[in-house]
Amino acid sequence: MFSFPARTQAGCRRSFPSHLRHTIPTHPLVAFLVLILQPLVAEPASRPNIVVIMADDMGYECLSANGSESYSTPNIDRIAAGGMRFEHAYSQPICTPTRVQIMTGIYNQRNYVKFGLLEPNQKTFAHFLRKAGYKTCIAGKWQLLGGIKGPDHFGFDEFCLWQLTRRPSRYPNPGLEINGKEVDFTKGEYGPDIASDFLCNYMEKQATSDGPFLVWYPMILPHWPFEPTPASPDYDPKAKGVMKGTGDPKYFKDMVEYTDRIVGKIDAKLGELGIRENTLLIFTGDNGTATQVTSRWNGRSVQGGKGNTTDFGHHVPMVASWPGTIKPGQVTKELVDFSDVLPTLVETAGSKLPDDHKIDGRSFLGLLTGDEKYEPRKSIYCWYARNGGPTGKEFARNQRFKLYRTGEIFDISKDDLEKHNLAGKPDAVPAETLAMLKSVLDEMQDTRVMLPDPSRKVKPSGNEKPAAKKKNAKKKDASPD
Ligand SMILES: [Ca+2]
Repeated sequence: MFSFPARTQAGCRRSFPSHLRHTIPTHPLVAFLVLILQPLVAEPASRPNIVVIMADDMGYECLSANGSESYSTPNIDRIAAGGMRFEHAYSQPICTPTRVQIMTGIYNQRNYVKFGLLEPNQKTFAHFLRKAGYKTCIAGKWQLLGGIKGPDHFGFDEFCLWQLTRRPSRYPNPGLEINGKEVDFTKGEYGPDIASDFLCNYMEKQATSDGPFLVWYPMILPHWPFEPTPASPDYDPKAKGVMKGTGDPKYFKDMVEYTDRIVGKIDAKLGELGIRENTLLIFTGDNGTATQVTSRWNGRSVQGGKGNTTDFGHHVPMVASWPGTIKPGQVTKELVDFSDVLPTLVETAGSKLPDDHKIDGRSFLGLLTGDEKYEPRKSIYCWYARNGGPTGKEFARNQRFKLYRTGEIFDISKDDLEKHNLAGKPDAVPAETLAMLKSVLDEMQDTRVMLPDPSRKVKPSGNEKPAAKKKNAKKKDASPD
């Protein structure tokens, strides 16, 4: 475990508009004038608030708008109908690789170290939006190390998180970290209720103050342990929370539907505050559904594929709503991957990345707003290794075909479980498509960067023998979160 040093002059940082921070004058009179003129240089009201909600382990097949026959998600469906629903949005196959990619806009082979860690030198969308004058908040699940200072280090002003400094119950009677303090709940509270209420209170506070806000809500739901929700008949307010095992998924339906209820609560709160039309709301999922779960979807039974590179591992729901800006009733077949979220948020905020900050993603704001100049992606790329290391599973794909580094190629439109390798069958794959996907892989060849792991103890130089591996080390590292 490592932690970050406390930030200095936090109060000063909050007192100045972010775009003036690097130009705060030293002469007392000039500094005074800057302070009194501050309202005149406030951020334009047209810059929207941004709320990004990401469910945990809720694959594409879980949304009724996407064809789910097992779950009912009326709130997310309604939000989708009021804006844009994506049929081809792709995450990474599991939690931390996705979090690193969505928060940094960079493909995993360039900055992924290991499971449960966001490398401390990385810049997140919260950094860039904070710099652009946004207030920033995170609630939900952390799992990125960094200690109690981690959220601030990665750009968040306020937080209400599970698994920041410890790993207690996440559902009934949870243990959370809230704005710098560990808080243990004991009166039957439900973790996802606390996190979402925190966000609603935060949005209410910000709605009456100057400047737009960013809310990043990597939800706790509907990840295992599969436990009753407060809407389940057998919710036990005295339960301590399940800590071991993956559990029977019999409550997964309740958990998905509670996820939908919470998304509806956030959406309703924005409406109640009168800021819905000035808020871009995105809902998505971090990876496929847990493998213990089988769902009915578009007339067939499908097993969750979390951790796999098939569609059931990384094809996720995504909807975006911004009334008055995104036309309602749109369903897009354009490709989006999670490296695209950061540049989209930065452009939405009216800001730009520094020229020397290279990312892999590209903004899809133009897709959302119907900009004629928007150029759709022809492909997306994935480098995936759950536990890091020098090599990962790699592929490039478009909506239909997926080409792996191994040369295997599949027609996902007919074969989403990837059972029929089409390599060497020239009639099965258009030559142009094969060449395009191959060029993406060629471009990414040997681009792995092995960043040091800051959580490893630094050993003194010399001829010491490496520490013997603990017997249960591998098992411990294989946390299914
Ligand atoms: Ca997950």
